[in-house]
Amino acid sequence: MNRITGRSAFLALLKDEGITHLFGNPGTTELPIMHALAEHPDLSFVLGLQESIVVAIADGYSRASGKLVACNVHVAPGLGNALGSLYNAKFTGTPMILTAGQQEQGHGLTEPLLYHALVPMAEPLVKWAVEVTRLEDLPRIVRRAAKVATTPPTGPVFISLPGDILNATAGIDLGASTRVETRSRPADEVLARLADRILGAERPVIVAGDEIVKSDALEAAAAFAEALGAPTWQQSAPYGAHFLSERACYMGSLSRDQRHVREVLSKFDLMIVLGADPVRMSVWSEVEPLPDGLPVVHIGLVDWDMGKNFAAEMAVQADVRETLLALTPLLKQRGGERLASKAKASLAELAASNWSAKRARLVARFESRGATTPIDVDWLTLKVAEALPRDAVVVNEGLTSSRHLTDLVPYRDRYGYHGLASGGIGWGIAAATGVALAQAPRPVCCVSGDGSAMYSIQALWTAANARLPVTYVIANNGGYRIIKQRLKAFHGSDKYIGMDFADPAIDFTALARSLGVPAERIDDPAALPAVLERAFATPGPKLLDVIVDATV
Ligand SMILES: Cc1ncc(C[n+]2csc(CCOP(=O)(O)OP(=O)(O)O)c2C)c(N)n1
Ligand SMILES: [Mg+2]
Repeated sequence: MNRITGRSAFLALLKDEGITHLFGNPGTTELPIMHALAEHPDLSFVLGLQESIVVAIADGYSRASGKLVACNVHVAPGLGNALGSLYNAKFTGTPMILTAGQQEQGHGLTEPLLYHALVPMAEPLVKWAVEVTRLEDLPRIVRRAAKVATTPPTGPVFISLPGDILNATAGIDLGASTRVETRSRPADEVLARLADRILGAERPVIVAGDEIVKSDALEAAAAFAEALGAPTWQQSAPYGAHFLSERACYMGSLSRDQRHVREVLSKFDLMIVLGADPVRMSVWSEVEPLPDGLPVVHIGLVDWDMGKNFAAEMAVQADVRETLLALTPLLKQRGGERLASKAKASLAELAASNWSAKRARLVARFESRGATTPIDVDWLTLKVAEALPRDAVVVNEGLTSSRHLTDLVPYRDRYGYHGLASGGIGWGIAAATGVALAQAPRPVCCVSGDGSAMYSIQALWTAANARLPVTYVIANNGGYRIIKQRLKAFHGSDKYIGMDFADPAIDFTALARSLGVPAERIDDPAALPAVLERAFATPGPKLLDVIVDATV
């Protein structure tokens, strides 16, 4: 058997698991890996200038490709920096192998600089966390990690790599990869019961979520909804392209206002959940988002979400796309002419209130706001929507400035839209880099709040280094507007202490240029449309610092 170092075996294993990019930030404990990279020129190392950025870039790459990703961070402090982004990746079920170099076994016991046990740090946020203690175990561990991360419910895993393991040499068998095939459909009897239950409802509503993207079910979900004539809402955490916006059934995303969601859903007698945590909320309310007694049918692979907060009358653990491909013909067959004419009438009725109708009304409303200074945020969103090339991918962490972005820009393909998911900000600027790498050569537009941008601004350097076609639109209102709005709404106070960063004002154009990204400041609305057109048509990254209305 060929003798191999642990460090080279690790990279060979990653490559054999389909990894093409290693996102990382190195320190001394990662030097073995950095050393071995020279032996693996077909693995691209992507440098992120802080560990939270490394993990967010990797997360963006996976969300925009559906692929397993690998990222490597620096021992205990670096893993600590990464945890906010790891939380985001857990939330979205991103298949990710996160690794960190660790002090040599035994040396760690003496408590040298940088040492802390890593597994307990990562453990709460990953599906599996382990430290390698024998080189011979490395293949088994990496193979298992890749399998665990990619098996639905997918998610991040963590491996701690002590220096003595990486630097040891042994004759080891690298083994082979395992992928668990989960494109399963329910048993015939279950499909028949599903069809009967759904046909038994007078007014079904569909809530579509993340598994639509993961199982590639956009077309299948639209066909299913149309066969029923059922209005379809996106899950209340609308972080991906979870339904084809321009299809007649699409109504937009549910809000995270419990009272409003309850009102929307109260018109229906069955909620059909397609691969979603349908009504995940944000701030507390005494009102439950689900109307009392609304029956639920839930289809998907993420069984954790089934009956999690509200009982599901039928919970079917199966692939969304495969299930719908079998279920829709069955519904049509069993529903016959009655279903077909009911669906047709319902679709015609939805035309007045669906996403497209709402979009037309919003366009008419926002169009007139082009003369205000500072720039109106909804008008900015409209101009971005109008200037976007058709194949552009959108990354959204614009908070109050981009509240209407997904009302104006349609979801057309499963990797075309990526939004803030967990609420942990600082993801967008970095994730856009990974998204652009995954979707090259598609242009990427990242809309970010100024506050959010400052958590990961140095990710611009990675975009410049890789010459990625990302246009960063910074909605600059000089503060944390959403926090101010909430202080006012929830506490009745307008004393916004610690929510402004206008003194001194942050010069985003200077920041961007210092990181190798050309930039422009726009405060005149008249200049905006041409600047956007030009930015989207120019290769490489660029940043537009747009001064927007800060009214709370
Ligand atoms: C990691 C993290 N830190 C802090 C917060 C709290 N927080 C939520 S929104 C926000 C302000 C966002 O400001 P900005 O991006 O400028 O958007 P704006 O509200 O001005 O539209 C803050 C600080 C958070 N959600 N996540
Ligand atoms: Mg702001």
